Amino acid sequence: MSKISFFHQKSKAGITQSAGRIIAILLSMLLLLTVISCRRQDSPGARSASDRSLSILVYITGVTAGSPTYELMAAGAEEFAAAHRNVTLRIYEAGFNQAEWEEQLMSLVASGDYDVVLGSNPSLPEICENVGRNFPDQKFLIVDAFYEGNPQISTWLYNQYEQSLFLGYLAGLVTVSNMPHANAQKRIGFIAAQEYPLLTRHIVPGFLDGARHADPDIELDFRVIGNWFDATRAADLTSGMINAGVDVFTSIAGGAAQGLVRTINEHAFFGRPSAYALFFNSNEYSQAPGLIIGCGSMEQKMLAKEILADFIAGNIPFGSSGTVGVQDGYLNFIFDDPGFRDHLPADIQERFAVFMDDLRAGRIEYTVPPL
Ligand code: RBF
Repeated sequence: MSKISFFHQKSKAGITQSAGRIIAILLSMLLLLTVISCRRQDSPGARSASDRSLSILVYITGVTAGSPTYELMAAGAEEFAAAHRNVTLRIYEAGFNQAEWEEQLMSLVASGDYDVVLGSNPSLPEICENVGRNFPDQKFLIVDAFYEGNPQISTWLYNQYEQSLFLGYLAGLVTVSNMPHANAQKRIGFIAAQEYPLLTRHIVPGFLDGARHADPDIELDFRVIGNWFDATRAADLTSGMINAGVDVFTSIAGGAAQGLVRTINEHAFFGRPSAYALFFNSNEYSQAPGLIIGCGSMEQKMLAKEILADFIAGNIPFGSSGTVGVQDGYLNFIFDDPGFRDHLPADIQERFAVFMDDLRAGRIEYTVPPL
């Protein structure tokens, strides 16, 4: 017997009853579908990463070229956008006039074009808080910063005390060594573009603390350029500091650090007393082979991609701040480079490797000051 004839045999009342039941089932299915689709629009995490559209503004507080933190963040965002359909990206350089950063961000956010703003700078959260007050739906993801309590802002801080500590330790080993450009003075140098809390409370004290793990009598010569682009001023400071007995430098100076590199290269080339240099955050060995003898690294590109993936999945803990550092692999030292391997005496390489192992294993004692 066919199904059709089976229905034909049913009583009129039976047909009405089952039709009613079918309609009820269909209606409740429709209701369920409506609820599910509404839910999906509410939560970005409910859609798969590939079908959700996302518009990202990468806000560069300065100029990208020459600043590793910005270059790596922009590269991470670009890779993320390339790997996801429906993700659009704008990279905006706000330039060096810090007085204009808030106004520029305000007009970009006012366009309503961006689901999220990604930036990397310790001074950005306050600017975002001011901008966000006018645009309560705007979300901000800021790395290289610490800020809590604002539901529109999430931040990730690098524990730069740690990178300063290990670079400082290496500087200490070099200044007390017999290396060709090392002199008798126990004097190391730090050239900064400008002073800000993360620098004066974590980076500079960490560098000196690290050096004094090598020799407690080491002194620090600290000087400030006044901006992030004046390589000529950085070059002048470098010459003056070499004359004052500095034989190992580090710097936090963005593009202006080119002046330091140029000066140590020139001094060595013309047979004058020169100095060694250590770099934060990126591989700069090839800029001055034999003189740049240590470089740290930061997983800023990876962090940027992870944060964007978390945002698209709805997993960002807004209002809070995370910290990353040596132990979780976000800060590291670049051992595997001829600039390190071929130019530092074996005993220094060994002592430094032991220090890094100890730091990773939590065997080095240090206190990170409050920001
Ligand atoms: N770092 C750079 O490499 N380039 C810059 O142009 C730059 N500008 C900054 C501006 C301000 C107001 C502040 C507070 C920091 C800036 N930094 C810059 C420092 C950067 O955020 C980071 O702290 C250091 O690079 C150390 O990782």
